Amino acid sequence: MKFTVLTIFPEMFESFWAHGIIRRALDLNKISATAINIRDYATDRHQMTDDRPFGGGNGMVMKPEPLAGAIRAAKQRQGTAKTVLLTPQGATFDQNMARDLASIGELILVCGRYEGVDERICQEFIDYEISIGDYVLTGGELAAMVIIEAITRLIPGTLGGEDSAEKDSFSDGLLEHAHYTRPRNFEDQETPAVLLSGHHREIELWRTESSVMRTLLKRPDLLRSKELNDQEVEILKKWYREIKNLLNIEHPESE
Ligand code: 4GX
Repeated sequence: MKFTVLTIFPEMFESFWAHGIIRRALDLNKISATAINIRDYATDRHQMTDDRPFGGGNGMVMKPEPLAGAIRAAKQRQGTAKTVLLTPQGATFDQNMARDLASIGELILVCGRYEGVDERICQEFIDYEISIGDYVLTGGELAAMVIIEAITRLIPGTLGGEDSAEKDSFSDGLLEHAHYTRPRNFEDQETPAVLLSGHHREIELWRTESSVMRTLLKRPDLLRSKELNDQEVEILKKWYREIKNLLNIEHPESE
């Protein structure tokens, strides 16, 4: 996977490249990553990357020439790459999009600042517009990092723990099960006994049940849009029966 980031703040990426999973993926040659300074492609003698909007109004707009120059330079380095603009107007990024982008192989991520970029850049140079969520950032840099990290951890061999990415939240449309580590009893809160039992089959069952019920309680929207398998349906029915019994015993009038 190849990432080229276009930004007026390339230094923001130095510590990002140097730590954790990104560092590991770079060391293992699973990814290549470069931040190009858009300002290096400025065409005026003051190296300006922004200018006042035609039609007036507050704020500044990213000038088209430096962006066009930087994108052309990036495309020259990687001919088949797709170009992504990070913008609140884009399609919302999620785990499925991370998988799709991972399969593209080469991405040029364009980080806008100010009020946005000149519309003619969006029209002529951008393949996809992506938002990481409905909130306002001051630049696309953090959004680009989010996307790079989500894609990189999908590449086999980057996580360390063999197939962990596939077991993670969202990979099967459910949230992760609850986790416990030492000490067994923490401030009077016990670890569920089954996890200490050594019965792998029962532990797997407990984890599936934990995933299903946490998803129901915390993110019912995920459950609604998921195709449930037989085991998941059985878990929900079991809890449904259990809650129904509770209500019948303690509040018979609720029938
Ligand atoms: N998910 N921002 C980009 C400037 C801008 C505006 C329009 C291009 C077009 C954001 C987000 C985000 C703020 C980054 C505005 N650039 N990016 N910036 N949410 O809020 O991705």
